[in-house]
Amino acid sequence: MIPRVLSVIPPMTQLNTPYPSTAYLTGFLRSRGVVAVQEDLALALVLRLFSAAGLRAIHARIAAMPKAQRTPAIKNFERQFERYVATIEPAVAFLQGRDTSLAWRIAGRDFLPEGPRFAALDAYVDDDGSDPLGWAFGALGIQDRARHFATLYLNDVADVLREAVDARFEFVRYAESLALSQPTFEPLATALAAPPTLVDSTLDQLTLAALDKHRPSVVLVSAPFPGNVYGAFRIAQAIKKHDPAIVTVLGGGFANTELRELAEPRVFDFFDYVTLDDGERPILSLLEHLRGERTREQLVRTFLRDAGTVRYIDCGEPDIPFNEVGTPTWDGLPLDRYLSVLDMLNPMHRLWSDGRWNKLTVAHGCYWKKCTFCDTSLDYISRYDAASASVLVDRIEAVIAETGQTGFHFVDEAAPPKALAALADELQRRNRAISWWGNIRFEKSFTPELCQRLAASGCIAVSGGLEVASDRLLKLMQKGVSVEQVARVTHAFTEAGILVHAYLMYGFPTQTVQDTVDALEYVRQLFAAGCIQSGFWHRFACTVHAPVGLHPEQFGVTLKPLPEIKFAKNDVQFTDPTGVDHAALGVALNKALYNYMHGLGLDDDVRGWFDQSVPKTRVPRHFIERALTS
Ligand code: B12
Ligand code: SF4
Repeated sequence: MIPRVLSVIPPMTQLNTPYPSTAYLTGFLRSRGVVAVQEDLALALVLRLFSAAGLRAIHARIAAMPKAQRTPAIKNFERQFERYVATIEPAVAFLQGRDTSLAWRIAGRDFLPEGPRFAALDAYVDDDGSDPLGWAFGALGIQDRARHFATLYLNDVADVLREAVDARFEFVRYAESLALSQPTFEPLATALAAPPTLVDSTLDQLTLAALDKHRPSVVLVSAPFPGNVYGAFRIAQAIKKHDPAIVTVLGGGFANTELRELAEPRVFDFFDYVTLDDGERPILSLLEHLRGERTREQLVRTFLRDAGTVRYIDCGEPDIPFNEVGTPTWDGLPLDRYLSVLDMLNPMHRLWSDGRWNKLTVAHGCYWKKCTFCDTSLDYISRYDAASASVLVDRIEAVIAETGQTGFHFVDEAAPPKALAALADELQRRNRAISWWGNIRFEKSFTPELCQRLAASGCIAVSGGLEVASDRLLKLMQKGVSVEQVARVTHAFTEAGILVHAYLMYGFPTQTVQDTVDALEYVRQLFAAGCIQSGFWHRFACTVHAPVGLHPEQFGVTLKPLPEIKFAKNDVQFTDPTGVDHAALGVALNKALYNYMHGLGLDDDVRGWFDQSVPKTRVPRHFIERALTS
């Protein structure tokens, strides 16, 4: 058999740009002479549901609903239904950037029907009532205003879809809770056996259409996140129902993280194989096996069902070096059909959901791999493997030639400063203009001089972990940075004109209320001193792959026992003797951050954000200012 390989992205990932796994796998397979194609079924699903025909199908479901169950969003949709039908396709075309002149009509607010989501705009009315978005966005241009209104409009329709058709639908995840750290397959099995919702049956049709178009013998289904997993199984279900001989394979970030102890035979009613970690070597081996050139025992990092039980086979062959994985290809993906939405006021989140970015990795894995909260035991962090700057810029140039687009999101967990410096020099040597952004560690090798060089090479934004801003906790996390150093590095990026986003954390083992107040004070000062412009608080989650989960005793916590695992394993609950109510503190942290991002409350005592009484900060009032001048 000469395999024809179709790679698919199941719903949902993000709307504005393709998730890169199918592009990587397709590019690699083609470089090895395999006939390989790809489809983004997540985007296709959204475009089908958010069309005139899709809205009619939703409307038909509403007609069958008892009146008492109709929510305000549904009632609004029914009342203005004909306007929704008339405007949905123009609004989508506008968000796709295919009909920009519509901005004037949308921004005028007489064109799109407005539902409950538009009530949020009232929060932004200025005192004189003159400019509804003035406070939030400043002088927002017509295009952006219109995109924000069109996004609220889509969100209204998505609410209707959720409330009338399928409560599990979101634009960036679908039925996530069925997979996330689920020890048993039971919830997924039950959902997969239930009658399909409109979302499911639409996905079925799209899957069959892709099979019809490409006639694959092997389908690679990529599940990067828990929010793709239910969609992945529905796709596999449709394939197996259509033709059980088509070989189905599951892989991606979710499998790499959560399915390492897979023992559930029912998974293999849907998938013939599940692979772990980078896909290149396991797929090559599998294709050789399917062609009869390799025995089953010579597979690489592959689960399969054998006589009713799950077996894991790994003959131990090494991965393809990062230098040799080839260039991803976006060929076959409808690049002009992705939607740039604008619903986040956080500037970094805006980059994530706005614009079409080519996603590329500067290196495989993390060069630091020490942080104790991070999944450092997993291959995608622990196996660091870099490519030369000239290989990277060759890839960049090939991607630009193919897509015509020069914006890059470097999707590394932490792009290495040395590699970024070399990349900047190589781009300059070739006189190649691009824009790029990505994740880094705020480490001291990012000197003001290097930040300037990176800006000159096209760097527009960086994100990095400040985590819990506390030198004691940063040490316990082995983050390898101090608050002072973060201040200097972030300031150097800002001075170079690069937007800085900080990942902030709370709830780390042994973190006290005092630590939280002090961390917020550091964050306040960093905003006030213009070091960072954007941030996001994550509540610490302990995973079984991170040093905290592997050696809890070293962090003063005890893990709650996990049930028997047959399916997914990732998060683990723990008891911290400090007994702090982090959930309550988190509300204050989020409120403060939201205001800081809009330049508000920067002179106020941080205690004012908390509902409960908290101690005064121990941080000197001018700590960050001094760090910048010392
Ligand atoms: C960049 C990144 C982001 C970015 C961009 C996301 C995006 N939509 O593109 C941001 C910061 C926005 C983000 C957000 C989130 N992320 Co993220 N992200 C990453 C990161 C660092 C890189 C992803 C990437 O582009 N890799 C490059 C591609 C090519 O690699 P890949 O997808 O892994 O594919 C390879 C293999 O997995 C395999 N493979 C892939 N598919 C298939 C299919 C088959 C059949 C086979 C055989 C092999 C195979 O082969 C590929 C090539 O080797 C990964 C960690 C990592 N290092 O991979 C986390 C990671 C994927 N994210 C993760 C999570 C949880 C999330 C969030 C859900 C977090 C949250 N709670 O909000 C959101 C979801 C966002 C969304 N809906 O889009 C987890 C998923 C783990 C899990 N539990 O399932 C990961 C693994 C990190 C982690 N441990 O936390 N993320
Ligand atoms: S948190 Fe970031 S820098 Fe730290 S080990 Fe993980 S990937 Fe590397």
